[in-house]
Amino acid sequence: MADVLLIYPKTDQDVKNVNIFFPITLVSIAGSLMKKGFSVKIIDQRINSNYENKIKKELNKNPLCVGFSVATGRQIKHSLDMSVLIKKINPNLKIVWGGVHPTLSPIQTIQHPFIDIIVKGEGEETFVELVEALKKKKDLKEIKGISYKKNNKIYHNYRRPYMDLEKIPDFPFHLVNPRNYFIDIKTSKKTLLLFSSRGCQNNCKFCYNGSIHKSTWRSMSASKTFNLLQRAKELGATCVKFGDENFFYGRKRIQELYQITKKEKSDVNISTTSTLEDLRPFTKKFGEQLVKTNFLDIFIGIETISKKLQKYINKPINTNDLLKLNKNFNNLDIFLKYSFIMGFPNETKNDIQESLDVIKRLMAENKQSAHYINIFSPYYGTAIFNNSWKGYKNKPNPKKLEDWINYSWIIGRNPWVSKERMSYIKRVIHFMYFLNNKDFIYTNRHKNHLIYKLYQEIARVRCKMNFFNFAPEIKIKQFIPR
Ligand code: B12
Ligand code: SF4
Repeated sequence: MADVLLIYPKTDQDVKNVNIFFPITLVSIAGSLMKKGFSVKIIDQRINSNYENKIKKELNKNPLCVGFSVATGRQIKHSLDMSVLIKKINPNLKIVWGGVHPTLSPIQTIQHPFIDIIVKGEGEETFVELVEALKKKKDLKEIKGISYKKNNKIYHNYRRPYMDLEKIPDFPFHLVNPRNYFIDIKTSKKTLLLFSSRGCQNNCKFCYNGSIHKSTWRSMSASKTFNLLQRAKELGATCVKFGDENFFYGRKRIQELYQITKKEKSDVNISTTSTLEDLRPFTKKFGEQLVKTNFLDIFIGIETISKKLQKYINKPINTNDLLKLNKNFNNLDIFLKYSFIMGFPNETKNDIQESLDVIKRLMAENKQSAHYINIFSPYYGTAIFNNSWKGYKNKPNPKKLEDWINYSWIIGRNPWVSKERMSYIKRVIHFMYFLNNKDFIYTNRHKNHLIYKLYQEIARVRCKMNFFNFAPEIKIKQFIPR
């Protein structure tokens, strides 16, 4: 019998070995519960097609509650479907929702009739206290970090202070089959998602970090981080993707990780993220040290080169630093992945061009680099959300939980970008992609085809000449079977 049933909902974009990442969120919470003696069952809808029967079977064992991990979008739909199913079978069983969505939108979430309790922010400590209280049938009013219903009234308790990540117990990897979650990132076929820090010291206005982590950063020690790498290796992984917001803040930890890796002769690769600033001094020597620590790739958010837009999003980037890093890391066995955003309010063609010029230099000056251009899509709960919509009609205004299900983060509905400009940006993204030195994410089976190679050359010439007009093939491409 499991005391607690945890469900990881589908996202409807799930592809095995591509984006079905290890459910570290639930595994981490489960570890804390198990340390206190509770038994836990995890059902992952992305992996178990027979999840409905599995859930029903677990309900027969009378758990204390059922928890869902929910991000904005389709996970809301699948969590609601299952919450309704569970309540039909056992109306008294407590349904608990945690994750980014309930944290950013607690009032609407707890108002839903099938949700009894939500956990806001980190779950490890809050959920343990909650489950203990449910077991002893205690009042929930003292539990920090939750909102709950009692006698048809809603109560919002105080937020819980951020936890010390060093106190997180060993992850109970055996609750799921880690091999189901290996991601093929081309350079390393068996990559497992874990985390070693939370938050980021910066406060970029488009990022959820300011709302969730209040621009703070905390991490596990270097030795705890190293132990995770070793544990991943025992499980058959060759690489760990740390999904941290900013792995590199706190240089001491990076130095210590380097020393331990050298001493223990570890060979587990690391794929992770950094801000540009945290890779200072940008030297080759530093890069070589990172290679010896087995860093495989680093994702760096640049977003825009335009000073005006950098100010708008509160993310200053020093172009000279960027170019220095890029050049000095050339020929090192480490990939740099730069992220850019286009489609901001008040963005001019010149602003876009500034970014394009720098992207072209980056790609030319470092053969181990790639860039990603995303279309600006302000997230609800971020500082920039209301700002962007000021003066425009039809601002997304979801009034209830269900309204968030189809709230698309992917296709930006940006009234501040004209139709022509949006079409231009999409063509830019299409052609600039061919400048990438490595196609990291998906294996492109057309890649060695003569037509592909020819088209790639044409695309590269177009980028060189900034000729992004007239591209009927983008429309035709939709009809080509993959
Ligand atoms: C890896 C990742 C992915 C992976 C998959 C994640 C997975 N495991 O399946 C992929 C690539 C599929 C992905 C996709 C997307 N992602 Co994503 N992703 C992440 C990332 C980098 C790490 C997630 C993680 O594991 N965190 C570590 C865990 C421990 O933290 P946590 O999830 O917050 O959980 C804690 C609490 O929230 C709480 N909690 C969570 N669940 C529960 C459940 C219960 C019962 C309880 C009690 C508590 C609780 O306790 C946990 C431990 O303290 C985060 C950024 C980040 N660093 O968190 C973005 C992030 C979650 N993703 C984001 C976005 C926008 C997306 C996409 C929409 C991107 C896109 N344009 O397609 C899609 C949507 C997917 C969906 N859910 O529908 C946003 C979320 C914004 C939002 N409002 O939901 C984030 C925050 C990134 C960002 N800065 O913008 N993502
Ligand atoms: S540097 Fe990155 S993680 Fe940090 S606040 Fe800015 S966008 Fe968010």
